[in-house]
Amino acid sequence: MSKLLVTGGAGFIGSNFVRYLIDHTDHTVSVLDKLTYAGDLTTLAGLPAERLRFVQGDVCDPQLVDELVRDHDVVVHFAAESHNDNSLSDPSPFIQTNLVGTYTLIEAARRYEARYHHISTDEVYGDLKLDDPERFTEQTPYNPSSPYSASKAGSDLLVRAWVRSFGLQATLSNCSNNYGPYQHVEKFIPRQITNIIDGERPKLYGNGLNVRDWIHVDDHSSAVLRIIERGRIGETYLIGADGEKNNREVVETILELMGRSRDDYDHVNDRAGHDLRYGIDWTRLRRELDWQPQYRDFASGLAQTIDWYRANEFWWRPKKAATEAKYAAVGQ
Ligand code: NAD
Ligand code: TDX
Repeated sequence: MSKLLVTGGAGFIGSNFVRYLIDHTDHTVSVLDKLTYAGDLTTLAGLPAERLRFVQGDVCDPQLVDELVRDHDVVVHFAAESHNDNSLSDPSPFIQTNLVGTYTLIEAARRYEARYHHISTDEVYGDLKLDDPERFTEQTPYNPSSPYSASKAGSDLLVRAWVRSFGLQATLSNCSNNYGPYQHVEKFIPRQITNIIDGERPKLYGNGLNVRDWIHVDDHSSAVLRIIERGRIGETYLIGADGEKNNREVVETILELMGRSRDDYDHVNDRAGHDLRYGIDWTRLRRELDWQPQYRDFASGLAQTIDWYRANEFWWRPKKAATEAKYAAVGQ
């Protein structure tokens, strides 16, 4: 049994990972989370207090990070500013949290020889052409487009340098677009589901032909746990589930599942520098670590997610009006 420190554990993927750990392992978990606009303590409600400790704080705070890392065997670093659109309107918290926060954690992890796992994104690789037969692999050169993805790319490179220069006991993973419960309503899928619940039309950026490679958040969690348990130190693993869909197809599926006409959506202003397509080749994870995703059918994963947003309005409702006001101000 190990003691894990999970940063960003009150956010979307971090909280789902904490739940997954409690359900599938004997580990005890401490969450370090600043509770920014994206963090919400109710997300961790109902988890057993004897297995979970919550600390409100900043990953950029060296003293707090030092005290916590000293007391844990494994650090899993999810905390980040995570939304591309926000990074276009104000990049500064992305530079601070994603770069300085990662630096602060890896310095502490090296000091106490803690095992460190770094959570990252496929966006570090830039984008693919729609008709490109290749997908991203662990060898694809970094080519990030937005302030968000550039800050994540920089954080990955810090971790790789700490492995090589200081022997940091780290692994990295770069995952495709996640969906599932507890995702903030600023993100594409929850925004459209909650718009429809509110009687509003979904909003597609530009022509809607941009492709994202969707994975259920529980599959991300199981892959991360597998990498922590069996991954080779210093290595990067891409996590995906063959879920490529263009945004128009996703909106049409949500509309259909929610009993609305498939063409009942609006086109709105495109995102500046909008990446065209992401696609993940996760062969290494399958071959080396014998991992497989469990959610193979996107429509049924989406249907479960829609049910969750219908049943948990108390969780997303307080975030909805402010989020939509921000989008309205930029014609999105
Ligand atoms: P999120 O925005 O839902 O959650 C981020 C969490 O980090 C929040 O709880 C927030 O309060 C916390 N946080 C932010 N700044 C902090 C700071 N300075 N100190 C401590 N806590 C802080 O994000 P998410 O979608 O769950 O993403 C989690 C991680 O997964 C990120 O590293 C992101 O880059 C990566 N990722 C996300 C996706 C996706 O599809 N959402 C895909 C691949 C990788
Ligand atoms: O209202 C919308 N309409 C729309 O067409 C929103 C919010 C988004 N979009 C488009 C933009 C993207 O092509 O949908 C796609 C998905 O958008 P986001 O949910 O903002 O995700 P994306 O920018 O692809 O990044 C996500 O996946 C990779 C996460 O937010 C990142 O944290 C992760 O690294």
